[in-house]
Amino acid sequence: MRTVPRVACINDLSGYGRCSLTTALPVLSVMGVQACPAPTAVLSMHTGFPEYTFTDLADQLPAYFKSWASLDFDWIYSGFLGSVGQVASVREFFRLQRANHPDCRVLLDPVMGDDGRIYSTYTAALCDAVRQLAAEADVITPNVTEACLLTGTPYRGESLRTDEAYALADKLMKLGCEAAVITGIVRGDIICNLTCDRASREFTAVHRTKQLFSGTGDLFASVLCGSLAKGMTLSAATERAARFLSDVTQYTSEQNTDPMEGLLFEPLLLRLKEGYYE
Ligand code: PXL
Repeated sequence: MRTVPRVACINDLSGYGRCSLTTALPVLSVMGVQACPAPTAVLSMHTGFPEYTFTDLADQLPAYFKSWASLDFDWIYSGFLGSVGQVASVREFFRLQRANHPDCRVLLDPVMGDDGRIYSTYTAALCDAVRQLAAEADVITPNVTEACLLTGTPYRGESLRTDEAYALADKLMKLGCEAAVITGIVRGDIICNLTCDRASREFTAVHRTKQLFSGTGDLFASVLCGSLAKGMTLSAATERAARFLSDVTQYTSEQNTDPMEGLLFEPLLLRLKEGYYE
């Protein structure tokens, strides 16, 4: 492993609201991972705000990735994708990296919706394209809404019984990915993540804060990606991400900020340095 692992972060840049690249870059850096951004779109604010500008960079992506062809990445971390064309470029990049560097791993966060609602930019064709992209990933990190969308399962809330969560995980694995982490399964005051790969299934549980904040999934996937890039197992990486998220959501809810501003992770970032959660 390199002293500083190298990760390609494919995500949008939203100028306000703590999500996507403005979350991934500081998290990976503090974890000792080189984060190389490939912006899929530039927004003035994330799409949860009533007004924002949106510049789609889909046309730029092929040349952007071409100029990276001689680089080798330890991980590719792909988040919010805004169009079918972007998905095609990302798939091409996965394939090229893997062909040249078989050790390259892919974490796909299928950022499609939350709390039973699909994001306004999502179309049925984009859902299909992301479903196909999931087949190429080593790890996918859907929340319950996204897991339902990806598998065509009717959404009945975030509280899944164990047998329902296992069934959803089995369907996700059938998409073709190597491992899946279903995030945000609600059990009263507890929030669980179900981690599964071809050999095992495991729940992690942490304290739940009732308020929902924008960018929570991005923060979870970023910590997971940094931990995996540093060589942790998926199980240990999930545990660390869940504990950090629990700390940050509790801290944020004590500050009484607008949930649209996202999670106030900055004061707690140094907890991601090695040792704190061991
Ligand atoms: O946090 C997910 C996300 C990422 N990127 C953009 C978004 C959202 C959620 O609303 O709007 C642009």
